[in-house]
Amino acid sequence: MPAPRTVLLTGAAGGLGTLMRNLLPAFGYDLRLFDLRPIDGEPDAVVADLADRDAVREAVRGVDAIVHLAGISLEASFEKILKANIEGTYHVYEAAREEGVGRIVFASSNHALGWTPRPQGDDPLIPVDAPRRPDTFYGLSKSFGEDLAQFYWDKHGIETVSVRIGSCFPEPTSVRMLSVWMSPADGARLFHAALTAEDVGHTVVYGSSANTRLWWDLSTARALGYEPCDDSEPYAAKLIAEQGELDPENPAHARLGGHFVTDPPIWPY
Ligand code: NAI
Ligand code: 15L
Repeated sequence: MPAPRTVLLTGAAGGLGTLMRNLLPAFGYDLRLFDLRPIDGEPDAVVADLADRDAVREAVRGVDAIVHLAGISLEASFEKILKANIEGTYHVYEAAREEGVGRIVFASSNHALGWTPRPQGDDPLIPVDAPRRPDTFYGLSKSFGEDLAQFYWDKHGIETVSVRIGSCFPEPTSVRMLSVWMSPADGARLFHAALTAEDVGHTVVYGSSANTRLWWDLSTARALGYEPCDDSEPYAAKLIAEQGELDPENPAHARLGGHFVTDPPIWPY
């Protein structure tokens, strides 16, 4: 596959989309932006709903690859998740098939396995082939997205890297995040690796920095050429002083998904 140059970035108005639209061009990409919401200073961005199949198909036309971030990024009612994350992601894959786009980077989430107990003590890192155990309807939609990616590879030859993102924010803001944080710069490195690695078929990777307190195995991400440069450890002393160490007796501290495991499942959206 020739290295992609023109990349559709869905969810470009969101938190991660904003970080990536600032960081990815340095790797040589021309980004086409897509979101429900307009983006200040980006008059060429496509403002459309993933529910609009024609708009999605038109947005996909002529791009070399897609970074699919758009969707509901927290828990919500099943009906909302169904429309934005499940049907919306299906529309992206159908558009890719119809328009001959061969590579998608899918923003999966740690919440596809959020119910999995987090490693404690000398427990091994969580492997990429650990059974999926979603913690929310949101996590279920990410699990569906990974299956959709596998299906479109097996049946239609569209390659995907499903990135089970931990927490990609400018800084870690909780003790849990010390384990799952992905710095924005490492996020851009990982998306670049996912866009350019050869012969990925459908590859699932965890998305985080090289954190001292890492919970999962980054080997499939490294096999794509990803070399994380950051570690959350410099933030540890302050966060632990403020919040205390994770308490294994607290359900929100005992599983990968943190507060997604215990919060009321329907947040206002
Ligand atoms: P966000 O909520 O800030 O951004 C999502 C964007 O998608 C928003 O700009 C929203 O307008 C857009 N969107 C929602 N529904 C849409 C629809 N029907 N049609 C078109 N656009 C729509 O979320 P964030 O943090 O930027 O996350 C981006 C993606 O990465 C999401 O898929 C999220 O599930 C995933 N992810 C993010 C993590 C993180 O740490 N930021 C962690 C794990 C996964
Ligand atoms: C996610 O999947 C969410 O989209 C993001 O907002 C964070 O909550 C992240 O997971 C996390 O687990 O910290």
